[in-house]
Parts: sequence; C-alpha cells; structure tokens
Amino acid sequence: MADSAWSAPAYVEAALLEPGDWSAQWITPATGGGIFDPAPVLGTRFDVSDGLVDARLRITALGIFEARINGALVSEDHFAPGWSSYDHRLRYQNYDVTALLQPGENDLEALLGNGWYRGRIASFSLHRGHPYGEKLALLAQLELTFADGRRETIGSDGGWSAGGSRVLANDFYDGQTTDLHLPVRPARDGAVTVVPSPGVELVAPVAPAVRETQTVPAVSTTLTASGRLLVDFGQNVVGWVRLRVRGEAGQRVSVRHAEVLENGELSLRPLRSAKVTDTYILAGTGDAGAAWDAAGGVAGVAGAAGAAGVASVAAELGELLEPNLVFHGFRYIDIDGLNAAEDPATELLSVEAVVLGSDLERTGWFETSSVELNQLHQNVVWGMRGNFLDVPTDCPQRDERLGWTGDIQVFAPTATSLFDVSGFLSSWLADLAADQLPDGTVPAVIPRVFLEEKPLAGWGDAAVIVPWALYEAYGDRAILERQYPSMTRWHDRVTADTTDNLWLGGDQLGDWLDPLAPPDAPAKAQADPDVVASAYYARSIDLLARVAAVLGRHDEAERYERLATGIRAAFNREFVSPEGIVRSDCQTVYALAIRWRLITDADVLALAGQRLRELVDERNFTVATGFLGTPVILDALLDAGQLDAAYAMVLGHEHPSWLYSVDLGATTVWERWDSLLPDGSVNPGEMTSFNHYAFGAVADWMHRVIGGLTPTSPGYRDVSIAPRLGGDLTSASISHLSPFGLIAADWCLNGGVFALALTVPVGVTAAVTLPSGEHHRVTHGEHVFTCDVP
Ligand code: RAM
Repeated sequence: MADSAWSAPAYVEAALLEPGDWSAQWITPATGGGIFDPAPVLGTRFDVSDGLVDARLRITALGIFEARINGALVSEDHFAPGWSSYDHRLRYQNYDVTALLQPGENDLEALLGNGWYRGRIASFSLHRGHPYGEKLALLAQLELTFADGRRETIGSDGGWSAGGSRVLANDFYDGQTTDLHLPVRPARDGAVTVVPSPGVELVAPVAPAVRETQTVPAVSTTLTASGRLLVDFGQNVVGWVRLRVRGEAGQRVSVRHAEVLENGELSLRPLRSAKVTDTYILAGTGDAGAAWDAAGGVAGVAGAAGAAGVASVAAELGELLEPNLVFHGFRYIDIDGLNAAEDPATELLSVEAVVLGSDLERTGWFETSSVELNQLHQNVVWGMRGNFLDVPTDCPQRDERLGWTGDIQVFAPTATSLFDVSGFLSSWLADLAADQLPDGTVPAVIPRVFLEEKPLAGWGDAAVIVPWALYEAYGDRAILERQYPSMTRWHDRVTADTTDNLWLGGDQLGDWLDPLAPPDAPAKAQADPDVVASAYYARSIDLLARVAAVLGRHDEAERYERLATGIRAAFNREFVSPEGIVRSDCQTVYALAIRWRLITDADVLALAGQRLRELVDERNFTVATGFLGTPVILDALLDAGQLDAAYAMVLGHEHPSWLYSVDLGATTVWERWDSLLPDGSVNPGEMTSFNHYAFGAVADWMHRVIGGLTPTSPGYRDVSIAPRLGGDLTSASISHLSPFGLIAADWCLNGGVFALALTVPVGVTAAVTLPSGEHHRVTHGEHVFTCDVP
C-alpha cells in the first residue's frame, strides 16, 4: 500500500486546566450599564516591558463581547462567548494577542452587548419575562510570557475602568442603534464593581466561533411606494448589512430587514414582535468608523489605511454603517432617512449583505442534472448556514431563534453530511445534558428558555438521535460515552409515562406542520400522536441498545433490545391491523413504521408498503408529512420497493412539495410547505418563517439515494456506493470530506450507458452496486465503472 501524502501540520494548545488558573475577577460598570443605557466598555491600561514573546487573552462575558487591544479587534469572532446553558456552562475564548501588544503602555477593552444573556431572546418565560441576569459582566485574563521566562498576568479587577459607547441600544430581535456622532473612542472615566463569579463551569469552545463567512452584493435598489429605498440581495441570508452613506451630522438612517415582500414593501408580519431595525445617527464628517470605533478594525477601512489615513479614505467612501451586536435574517432591506426620493445615489454609496454564522468547515457537495433539485439543495445549505449560528436554531429572523430540539433531531444527519458539525453539536449536546430536568425531561429548546417543560416525542429524542448521527458521521465513540447518562435519563423519563410499552396521551407536538393541519393548529396533524410517540419511543430505545453495545455495556444493550422488541410487539398489537393498516392511515405513520422496522410480520409489512403507495398515489405524489414524517417518507417508499414514487415526490412541483417553494423563488427552506401561498402571498399563520431547516432533511436522502453515498460503518470507514436511478435525472455527483479524506462519486447516464467515477481515500472500503445489479468492492484510489441500463 502506498503511503499517503503528509497532512498539513495541525496545531493544538491546551486552554486553562483548572478553575484555579483564573485569577481575574468578574467586573461590571459601577454605574450605568443598564439595559436602557449605552452598551458599556470595560478596560484597563497597562505597561508591557521589553522581551514579550507570547500573550494569550482568556476572555468571557455575561452578555457578548467585542475586545480590542490598542484599538484593534483581537479577533474576527462575533457574539463571543456564544450561547450555552448559562446556568451551568459558559464558554470562554482564548486568543493569541502577541502581535497586538507593544513595549510601553497598552490598552485592553471590551464592549459588552446584551446578546442572548440579557436580550429579549432569553426572556421568553424561563425567567418570567426577565433575562438570565440584570447585569452584563466581563472576565478577562491576559497572560504575558517574556523571553527570560518571566510571566505576568493582567486580570480584570476593581482597578479597571468603565465607559459608555456609541451603541445606544442593542437587541438581537430589535436591532442596534449606533450614534456615530459621539466620540469615536469612548471615555472610560467610570469605575467598575467586582461581582461574584456566576459559579458555573467555564469551558473552552470546541467549535468555531461565529464569523463573517461571505458578503452578498445587492441585485437591485428601488424606491418603494412609501418612499423608502428597497434593496434586494437575491438570497435570503443571516447576518447584517454594511452600507456606506454620505449625509448630514445628526441625520438618522434606519435599516429594516425582511425575508419576503408583500405588495412591493417589506413583509414584517412574519417577524412578529421583532423590530429588526438598525438605526444610525450620522456623524456627517465622512467618518469611516464602524459601530463604536474607527481605529484599526480588522475588517474596516481604518485597518487598511492606518489611523493616519482614516480621514481621507473616509471622506471618499462616506460613513460606514454596520452593526456589531445583532443579527438579522433577510433577503430584503429598506432604508429610511436617506433622501431617497431626491437622489439616492448621492447618499447611498454602497450596500452589501454580510453573512454571519458559525464558521464551520464545508464537508459535503451535491449536484445533479436537475436545476430545480440543485436549487433545493442550495436552499438547504443556506438554511443551515443561517441557522447554525452558535446554536442550531429553528429560524434566524423572528422573535424566536431558539434551539428547538425536534428541528435539529430531524436535520442532524443532513448537517453532518454538509459541514463538520462535530464540535458544534457536541457542545450543544453538553448544553442539552446540562439543561435536562432532574426527572430526565429534555427541554423543548436548548439552551433552555421555557419555564414549563414536558417530554415531547421527536423533540426530547434529540438526546439520543443527535449523538448517534454524530457517531455515524465521525466514528467518535467519546460522544456516545459523554451523552450516555443523558440518553438513559431521557428514556427513564419517557418509560415512566408509558403504558404497556406504548407512549400514549400527553401533550405532543406530533407530526408538526403537517400540510393538511389547519394553519393555526400546526399540531393537529393527520398522524395519531400516540402512534408517532410510540414509534419514536421504539426508535430511541433501539438506538440506545446500539449505543450500549458500542460502549461495551452488554447487559444494558440486551435489556434495551428486549424493551425495543416489547415496544414493537405492542405497536403492532395496538396500531397495525392484519391488513397492514396503521392507525390514522396517513403518510407519516406508514413512513415511521416501515422505515424503523416497527412492523414485524413480513406480509403485513408488505401490505403496509402497498397502502403507503396508494396514499401517495391518491395525493398525486405530493407530500403529506410534517416535521417528523418528512425525513423518513422517501426512505420508507424505497424500503417498500417504490423508488419511482419517491422520485416522483422529490421531483414534484405541485403543492405541497419541496420544489413548490423552489418554483416560488425560495432561496432557503421554509418552515411551512406553503409559507408562501400559491398566489405569492404570505401564509396568514402567525408562525411563518422562510428559513427553517427541518424540511431540508431531504438532502440526506438525496446524498444517499441519488448521489448513492451512504456510510455503512461509523466515520465512513466503510461506505456503500449505490446510486439509484430515477426521475429524468441523467447525472449526479456527490463528494464528502470524511474523517479519512475526500470520497467522491460522480455518475452519468448517456444513451443507456451508466458510468460512475469514484474516488476512495486511504482507509475506506467501498461496496459498489451498479444499476445493473453488479457488485464490486474497492479500496483507496480512483475507480471507473460502467454498465448498460435497460
Ligand atoms: C415553532 C417552530 C419550531 C418548532 C416548534 C414546535 O416554534 O416551528 O421549528 O420546533 O414550533
């Protein structure tokens, strides 16, 4: 076997090992710093002697922070330390800041924003309308190492100072108000108060921070009937808008954000109470400063020009308007306050959308001969980019943006096939375990926000299904080890609610957002909630048995297997007739029963498969499943030998279908099958997001069945390459950056001849099945296969 090439060097560094390694103290402004005061800045000045060789900043906040040394941002991260289960775990960042320090006097400061900690996002009800805490606070520890081995630590303490800033208001839902008219560098002439440590575990992050990942130019700028400048970016994104304007001192410019238009104006109703407005009070000086500081920002003009060049560059480019403590979900913005009607060009010099999200490494790509399917796939990717913003959220735009467990439960396999989410989801799972109630109930959203919690089938099951998806994708047993107690606690809780091995009653969300449910009652699905809950009970116990086996807990594995057998027996007895009719007789119940092998009798299973086919035919191959049925419906059709029906469904255009949204111009996946109604108007339901990844779980099926790549052992050590031809597709390509390297399969169909080009990295074995039924087993290298297709 040939050696592989050397990998690029990897660099690892331990963060702080013990709580006692923190000598810094938590500080907050002694006065001001309240929720209605300008965002505070806390900082210190200190001397650095000659011979500095290394400087590390360890820093976190109650709130979010943006830290600077000598005016320069210490990193390109946004919204650090991110959102964790603040009552238990708080992340801190570690930055190498050696290059930012100079011999002599230095200045270290951090702007604090409300973020998740004190913003409206956290005040749903857990804290009875109040956020996690009333006060923002900072913990910062700068560790200096000198050439002679000397070490010095500068930690936040009562000697630091506090000041206001140009950020007059900031809230994730409502937006940011920035007064560019105020001095660029805030005077830090106030005192700080040392506050008690929040007493939670401080953890180093295991996932990339939120960063700017792309900019998107405007595709059009027009004037609305109401006299605002309307900008279309052509893509629904998550982030903020960067503008350059020229205007008068004191002039107010505000930017509102929305995902869709109605009657030529922003459709703000779907955002509910979120004001999504960034407001700027212009300095009118041609100042190039970003939100609170012009001196040497990483991404700003000042950084390129240097402090001395700022004024002249700025005069040419106008004022830079860009928030830094909020994010929005939008495709369109409108701008108020520029003299748009007269001559917008004199005032709006440039505008672009800045895309923000956790800076995850892309690992999966997929393309076919169908333009619409490719657009759908792209929509899934954009939906993931927008909703993987520090935590996996349901939506990024309205007054919600929460880590709904059910959504990520259904989307996790797709997520692992598109981006490296090993650290991102492991971190979230640690929060899930930390936020689990003493009785084992998994909260509906993680980090926990709601006051009342009850066990919810398909949502709480994230405790088992998400770690399993990570194990399958990355082969890392440690994630199962870490989550095992959380999984078993969840199952003890559910088991306590079961009757004769079935999970009945309770207040379930069920097959949420079934397209046939009334728009204002999304839980009123066709699928019987008892069937759905019991199916999920079986599924999770089945996986739990497998997890126990992987962990070498054989007795427990056997016990869970026996329980799973018992649940299946009860499921058949209670819900499945000898004719293969599953109670409530709709797509979702067959999909769950077939896909998860809940029907044990082969003849009954075959009958159930036929019935599913009939149901799909009756609805002309349109989708009739909600959040829980959708991820399994196409696989169930395949399992039932109905590949043509699965293809007809995924390629269908009639509402409800995936391509219906594509036909209506969607650039992200919608929350409802008809977030836009066929006439182009916005669904009147009070819950209508245009950026929700749950229904995007279909991408996993597309990768496995159309692309043909399925991992068959954890971490892609063994894979199956078995593209299934269908629809009128003539080609597809899939590539996946597995833990072993890039696996790529590229097929095309030409004049009845099928050709497949395959790349397999060292360490991976591929079992190839061609459409002719021919099998091959190959290891690393480039391979080409052809066969005739009848
Ligand atoms: C809404 C959203 C979310 C879903 C919950 C149950 O908030 O649709 O995605 O998980 O309901």
